[in-house]
Amino acid sequence: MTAQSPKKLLVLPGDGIGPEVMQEVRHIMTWLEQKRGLSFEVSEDLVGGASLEKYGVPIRDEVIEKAWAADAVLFGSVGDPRWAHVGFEKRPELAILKLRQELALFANLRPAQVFDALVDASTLRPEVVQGLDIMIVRESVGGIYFGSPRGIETLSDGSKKGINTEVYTTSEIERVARVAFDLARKRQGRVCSVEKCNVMESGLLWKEVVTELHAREYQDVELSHMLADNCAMQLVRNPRQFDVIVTGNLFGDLLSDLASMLTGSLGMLPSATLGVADESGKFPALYEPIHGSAPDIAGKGIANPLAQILSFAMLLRYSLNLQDAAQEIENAVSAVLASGLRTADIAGAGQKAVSTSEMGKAIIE
Ligand code: GGG
Repeated sequence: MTAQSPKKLLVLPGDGIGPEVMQEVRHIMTWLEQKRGLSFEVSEDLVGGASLEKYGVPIRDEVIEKAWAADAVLFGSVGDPRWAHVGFEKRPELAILKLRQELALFANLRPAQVFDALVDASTLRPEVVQGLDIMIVRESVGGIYFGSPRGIETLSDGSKKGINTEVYTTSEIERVARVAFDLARKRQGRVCSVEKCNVMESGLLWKEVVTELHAREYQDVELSHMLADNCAMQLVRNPRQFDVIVTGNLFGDLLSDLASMLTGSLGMLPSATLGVADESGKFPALYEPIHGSAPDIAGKGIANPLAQILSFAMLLRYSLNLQDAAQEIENAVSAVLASGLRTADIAGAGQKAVSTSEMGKAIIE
């Protein structure tokens, strides 16, 4: 890429710590332009609580259109306690759900890797997590998040009923499983498909579809199946047994938060959410840390910016095919952690914690 062909990025910092950690990525973008001759055309907009406050909606149609037009979207975090008690259509979180659904971003890739320098920060023993490298592929536009019927109904006695429905079709399961199998071929060659087929019809179909796809097209990949509750237990007991985990929307969200603590902190895990490629091979994609807006620490300048920075590295790698720049950022993160720098979430007892901006500056240096 040259300065003559700027890459169009839509940047959506969102709420809480979102803008603080995004600021560090903006510094890295500037550095890449000045030092590596890359060129980004950045458009920034409001989503979540910030958008509700100004426009009365968690996300505007105009922002969705901008997302379609961009080469990639870099998303921060949404969630704002001021809107915690309003109806679902007025929740800040709807911004990310709408973006995923409107852009058909069906495959949410959540890598959980342990940096050598952070092995001691894991909630598990070093000998259990050393070298850990798991890819969780979370289906992200279906399942219980979007199935109908849904809603809150008032019953004849005045009490209420809350409804969500888990729905998966063959094609939804097949396309996300395909992503998992393709990724496994480039990794250790193992996929573990996770559902709860012992109690859920959708889980039964999930297992059947993944098994059939494997038999038809991916016999070179080792496939195993696991119930979601067992998977949670196995991630704590022996996480290195996993290579790629493929699972539905809700289980994927829960299991990746669990996996983040194997790496030291929720503040460490980036993600990429990829959509369907057009004839030219271009696909819509959104990159975001798996953490939310963390309102309890927002504005204090202490949030860990590494998940956001590593999400940007994923954007460079997957959407812009800038492998060197992505690698350079990931190497910088390793080096800074190896030098002993820690934000509060990954600092051990008695270790001095640095601020969000100090961590960002160190990555650039
Ligand atoms: N950066 C991720 C984020 O903002 N998450 C907020 C959230 O509630 N997301 C819904 C989900 O991914 O399940």
